[in-house]
Amino acid sequence: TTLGLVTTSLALHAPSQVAAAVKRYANAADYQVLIAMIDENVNQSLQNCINELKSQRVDKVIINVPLESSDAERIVQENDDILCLFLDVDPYSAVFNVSFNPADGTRASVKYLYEQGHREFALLAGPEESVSANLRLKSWLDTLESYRLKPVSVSHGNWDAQSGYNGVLQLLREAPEFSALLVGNDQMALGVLSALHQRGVAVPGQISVIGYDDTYESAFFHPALTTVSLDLDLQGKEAVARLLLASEQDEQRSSSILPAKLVVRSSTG
Ligand code: IPT
Repeated sequence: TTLGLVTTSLALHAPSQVAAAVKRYANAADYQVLIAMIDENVNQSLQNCINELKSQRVDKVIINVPLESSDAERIVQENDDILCLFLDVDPYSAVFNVSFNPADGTRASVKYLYEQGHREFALLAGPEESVSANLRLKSWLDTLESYRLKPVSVSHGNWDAQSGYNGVLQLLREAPEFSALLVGNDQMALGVLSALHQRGVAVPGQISVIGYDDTYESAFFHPALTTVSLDLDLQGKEAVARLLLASEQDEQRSSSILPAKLVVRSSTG
């Protein structure tokens, strides 16, 4: 009657929305949710969090922490007394997971901007340690290459607004020749919009910006953010449903890949 959620920082909007969804759908199925939040040192802290949940007799755990496939597989092997379902791994990894397709929304973003006439792209990806940040970046690059384009610059932030703010100021200093900026998530895009506004750079007049996640707030950014929408509520719902089904029937460990869709608002043109 209790399931566990190990999550990356809930100061980040996407994981906090996933946690809310997990709790809602678990409660609806008469389960309580115990949440353990990891700190900076992911690999060490993850096992501590799992142990913490085990000590409370939790044996079904959703893990929303960015993990390389090999690390996720090791976690499964070293914790064979519990059932783990992962939310932030490569969708094609062998572990039980519910994750998002990293290629469809990224491809749609590049295609949309290309069709609007953009040829100079800058990429501001999420952190280098994040599997999903890297898969999104790879898909942007592959799609640009399919149009025979190379980005004018590639840089990384750490998912928060401050890093987007700093990142775009650095771009303006070092490689200002771009008309389109693809950003790894909405929070970094929020910082980007703020910095561009302060510098008097018109969005989308001079630079078009696309975010990623479509967390609730992005429709209220100024201008309203064009972004790649992840249905985080659905991810929470599917995770709970698949975890509970698998705990009843062992053969039912079926993973699922959810789509990501471009939502065009006012930050692009
Ligand atoms: C991913 C978000 O896209 C990103 O904004 C950030 O919050 C990150 O999570 C935190 O780890 S979504 C994840 C399920 C790939």
